[in-house]
Amino acid sequence: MIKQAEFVTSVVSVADLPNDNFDHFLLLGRSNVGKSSLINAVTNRKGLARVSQTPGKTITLNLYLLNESLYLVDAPGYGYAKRSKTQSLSFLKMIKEYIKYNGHLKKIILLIDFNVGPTIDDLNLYIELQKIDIELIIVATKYDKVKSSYRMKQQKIIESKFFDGQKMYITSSATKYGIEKLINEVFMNE
Ligand SMILES: Nc1nc2c(ncn2[C@@H]2O[C@H](COP(=O)(O)OP(=O)(O)OP(=O)(O)O)[C@@H](O)[C@H]2O)c(=O)[nH]1
Ligand SMILES: [Mg+2]
Repeated sequence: MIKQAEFVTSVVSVADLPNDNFDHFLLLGRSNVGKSSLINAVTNRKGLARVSQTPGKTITLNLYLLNESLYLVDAPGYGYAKRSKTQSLSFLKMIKEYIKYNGHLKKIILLIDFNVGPTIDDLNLYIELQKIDIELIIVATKYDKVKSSYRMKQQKIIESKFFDGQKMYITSSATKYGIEKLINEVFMNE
């Protein structure tokens, strides 16, 4: 269980990260996939991370300290059409640097929309992330949006897009489906 959660800081470069030894868990995914909502669901705090109907809400790396032992890191999403190319590239550069130079990065959590399935961008990033030596976990969001009669089929289709043995968790921040399991197996399993 997450007993305690607090927003600590927003950074745009590795140099500004807090000078402590807590592990970092980075959330990546398309804009609007539900990264910020997942932070609120995991911490059981509705307004902790800013959520919006309009994509592009998160524009910095936002660090949330959980149980005074680990950081959940919210990042800007990709694939937001209205964002300028220059800004998209600068976000990408910021995230790449964070991955490369943050020695405390423990796991990367790639979010995909259960209703939409992995997009080309999601799969390209998935392949790119295979090259680095950090555990990669898939979290499928918005499970509530798929009709219950279609969920099994959709799960099979999604699983078939990733490598065999890929760890995947299915969640809904709206109904809290799968959230407790995610906490226990991914964040608290140390
Ligand atoms: N039905 C449903 N809607 C969700 C769920 N999770 C997120 N949403 C909605 O999806 C929209 C985007 O959610 P955010 O959490 O802001 O998405 P994000 O990935 O942080 O987006 P960026 O900050 O733009 O990268 C909001 O309208 C949320 O309410 C879910 O599990 N179920
Ligand atoms: Mg966000």
